[in-house]
Amino acid sequence: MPRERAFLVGAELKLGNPLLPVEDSLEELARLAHTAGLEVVGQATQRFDQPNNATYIGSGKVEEVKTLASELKADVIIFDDELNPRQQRELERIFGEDLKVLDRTALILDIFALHADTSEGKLQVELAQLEYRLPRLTRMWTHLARQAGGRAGGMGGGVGLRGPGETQLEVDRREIGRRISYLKERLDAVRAHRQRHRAKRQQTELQVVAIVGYTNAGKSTLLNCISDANVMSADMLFATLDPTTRRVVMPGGREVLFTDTVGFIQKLPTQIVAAFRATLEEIIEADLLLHVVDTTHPHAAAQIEAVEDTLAELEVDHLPQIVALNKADLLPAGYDPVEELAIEDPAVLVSAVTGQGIEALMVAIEAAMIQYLRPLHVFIPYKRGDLLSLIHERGQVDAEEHTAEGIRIYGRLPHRLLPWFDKYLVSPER
Ligand SMILES: Nc1nc2c(ncn2[C@@H]2O[C@H](COP(=O)(O)OP(=O)(O)OP(=O)(O)O)[C@@H](O)[C@H]2O)c(=O)[nH]1
Ligand SMILES: [Mg+2]
Repeated sequence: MPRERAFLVGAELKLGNPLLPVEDSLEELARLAHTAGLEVVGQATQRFDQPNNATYIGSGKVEEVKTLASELKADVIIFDDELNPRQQRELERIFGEDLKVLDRTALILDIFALHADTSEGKLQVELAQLEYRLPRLTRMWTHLARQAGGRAGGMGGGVGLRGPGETQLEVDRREIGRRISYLKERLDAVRAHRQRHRAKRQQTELQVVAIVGYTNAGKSTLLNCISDANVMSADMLFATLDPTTRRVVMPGGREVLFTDTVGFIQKLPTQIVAAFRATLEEIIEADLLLHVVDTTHPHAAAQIEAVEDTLAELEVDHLPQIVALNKADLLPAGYDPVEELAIEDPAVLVSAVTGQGIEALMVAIEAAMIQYLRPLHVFIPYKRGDLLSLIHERGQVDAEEHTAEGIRIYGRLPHRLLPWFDKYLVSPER
């Protein structure tokens, strides 16, 4: 099948303060399009005070784009910002039957559909796609479905239409509604199963580090480098959709779980990140965030900001953070990313490919984990040797005092272990 040809459209708000200038945002959109298997044949931008209610860009610009796209034999027009259902419908009407209209969100969902490989991942993508499409349902979907020969499921609809089977899109909204309820039920079942797994994992009481960062920063490569994870890493956007967790022995001997997560990107609606609940739960329940940055990227600073914004929206920005300034092997000598990027959190320069700095990163993570342990003052009878070893293995003993009945300990522990010691807490006045 020849690659579909895409024409990109970006807009610049005069008053807005975007993370990236419009040209750079379009360059990123082109990478997304490329990842989705499209060939980019042209682009246009417009500067305005406010998006047009009906067509997002102004009507003159719409005509200009239509002419250009037809000259360049484009099959798809992709808008760099999310179109609301009304704009989507109106643009489809103007561009006619032979030009698909997509926006950044639909494109990202399409890539997700290509890359999801666990059953939960697939269910999540299909649900997110249907919920996104439901209010935007127009003749476009049915039209293309007919073109695809009414094939059930599969990838026949081309970019933006992959994932859910076309036949499901031919049917009316009510039936899509039914499919959505069904998917939600299936997801609930899969999630209940995962919850049981997680509960089991929590019995091991290991601390968890969630690896977060912009897409393509090197998160999966880093996890592979510090463990035997064998996670797919690739030079494409959104290679990872499902969390992978590995146990890693830290330099001080402490065992910690590291979990790889879906990458972030600017202009990614938070609902979409939220749809990837498996990944999110890993982030929310983490003890520490390892923020991986591609320091060689020309817009590393904007990427860091986009990640910080997403973490804030997900309400996990209170978690302690360590920054891994990755791809150090490609940096020119003398470039200091800590200064250039104005990094405030503790940061280590690393290369997940050559292994440079990884040992120092592990030491920094372990030190941070100890720093964030909760202080504890307990008196433990000798017969509770199990609790004594738990403190030594998982926590930190700052001082201990042996008496005839047991040991008084001033130390620190991960918060999830505290309940075990409730009975032996020494009250402040004692
Ligand atoms: N030179 C160099 N390349 C790296 C380094 N770390 C990662 N890469 C490359 O960067 C690309 C992206 O790496 P991934 O590990 O897939 O990135 P990711 O953050 O998991 O990306 P998503 O899962 O798509 O969000 C791959 O081509 C890696 O080989 C590094 O330290 N140095
Ligand atoms: Mg990855």
